[in-house]
Amino acid sequence: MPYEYILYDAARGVATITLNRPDVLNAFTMPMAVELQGGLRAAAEDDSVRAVLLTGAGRAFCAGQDLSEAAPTDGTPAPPIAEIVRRTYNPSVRAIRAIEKPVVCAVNGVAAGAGANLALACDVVLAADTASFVQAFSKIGLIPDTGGTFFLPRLVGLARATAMAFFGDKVSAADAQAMGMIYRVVESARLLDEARAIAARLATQPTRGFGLTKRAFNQSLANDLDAQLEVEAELQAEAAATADFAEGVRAFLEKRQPSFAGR
Ligand code: T3D
Repeated sequence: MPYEYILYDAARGVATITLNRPDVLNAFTMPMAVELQGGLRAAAEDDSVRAVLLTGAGRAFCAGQDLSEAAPTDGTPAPPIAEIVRRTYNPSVRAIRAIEKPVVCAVNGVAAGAGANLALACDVVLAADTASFVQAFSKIGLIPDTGGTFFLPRLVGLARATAMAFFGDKVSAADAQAMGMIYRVVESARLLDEARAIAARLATQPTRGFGLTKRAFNQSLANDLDAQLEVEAELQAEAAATADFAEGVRAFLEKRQPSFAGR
């Protein structure tokens, strides 16, 4: 599928999706979101893809909603914000959480509004030491969306999430790592190489097992302990039925490195 607002490249087990509207810091329009969702679908359906890498072109990761698309104009009806959220952001977050392959996010610069929360929905988030995260919504009178009210308090606690949402201040990548909001900060010049190496490494691992792990974590966000223990029993049975489990145990007993096929 030809893309206009993202770049999509699948090679050696990794699908790389690059948000590509650098002149406006990769701000989201609905067409870009539709393409992002298409890219994630392509990665999900391609069995040769075993990890996804999401990043942004140019100096920013993503500045959130393109405000020229959603701007209220005096005297005209309010823009259909609920529809924008339902069609732009909600399916994008759902697609990231639903794809049963690891999604690595390389936050290459500022991540603001929906851009910040899109990153937080990913599985492994790396950020350049020059990157920052801004819950910019309050600056324009909105509330955090794109899963922000779900992921942010779970990642950093309610007190910090509330302060970030109310103040809308820039949080540095170093502070984001220190408070557990992201996995790791990387020197800017090395970010893409490091993210590619991590995605490539994940692409050689037990993909089905990762998918089931992700499903279990997704469910844990809403379950109590008893329900979650049952989820683990059921999904462990699925993991144990994979060829990768058999290969992992065989390799251990034969004292060699496993060769996982992702099945
Ligand atoms: O539909 C709905 O509204 C509901 C959904 C909401 C979801 C959201 O994401 S709401 C939050 C929207 N995002 C923002 O409010 C962030 C706006 N941008 C900024 O605050 C700043 O640009 C940044 C902090 C991200 C970066 O600042 P800085 O100084 O590094 O860059 P800049 O000079 O402000 O921006 C560079 C260019 O990108 C500039 O264009 P120009 O002057 O070079 O022609 C700027 O207008 C453009 N740009 C940046 N962000 C957006 C944008 N254009 C459209 N929409 C943007 N969000």
